Amino acid sequence: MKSRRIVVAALLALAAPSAAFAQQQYGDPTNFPGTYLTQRTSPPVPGTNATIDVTYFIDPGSFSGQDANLIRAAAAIWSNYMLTQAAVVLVEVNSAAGAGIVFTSADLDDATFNLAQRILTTVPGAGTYPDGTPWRQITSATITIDSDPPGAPGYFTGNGSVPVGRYDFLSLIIREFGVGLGLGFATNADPNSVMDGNLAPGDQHQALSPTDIKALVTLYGAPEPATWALFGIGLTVLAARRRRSGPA
Ligand SMILES: [Ca+2]
Ligand SMILES: [Ca+2]
Repeated sequence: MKSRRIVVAALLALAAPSAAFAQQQYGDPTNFPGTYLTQRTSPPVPGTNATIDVTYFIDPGSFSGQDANLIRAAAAIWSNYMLTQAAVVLVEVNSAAGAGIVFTSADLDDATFNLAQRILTTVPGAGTYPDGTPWRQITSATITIDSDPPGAPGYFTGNGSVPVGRYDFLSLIIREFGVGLGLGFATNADPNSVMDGNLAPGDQHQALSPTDIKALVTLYGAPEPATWALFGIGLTVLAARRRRSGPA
């Protein structure tokens, strides 16, 4: 009897992290449990997803030129995956009005915020995802970066490994783009996720993990394969025409 109980407990312990992990990779489980958050205006439909632009704005009064370039670098890291795997790209715009994601900064309360505060405006979406999940469209995400993070001397904004005791600015911005796109935070079940809800000094996550990509594809769908298929057909037609119009 005793040994059977131990076996049951072990199974539950194994099952719990992956279930919690799947839940937290999408949306906002605290405010909208069981709901996906996305900047799409309609749920993705397999095989038919045109790539959408999610715009972002960098408040020039909040960031140095170097910091702004790191924000652009973070967008480029997301976009590298988006081009091939998810039907969404990040595009910088010059005005906060109408931007999907706005980056600004202020000195946040260190006890309340882990380096960033987000204000997401969402509206209920029409229809559901292929798996039946309801969704909310993010109409704007204003992300305030803590200008004075806890401890000295603040953020690491250089290249290479983050030094002990410093917060990695690039990792932080990559995570915040994820929030603006609708991803939730990963649990400890995925230590390589960029969606680290507790970014500590020395933490560095500069490449999307497979589960990050899976979450992105769930929210935005895979890119339309027709684009590449048509490109291929175009090349074939061109080659055939060349052959036909060749020397007679
Ligand atoms: Ca602060
Ligand atoms: Ca962490």
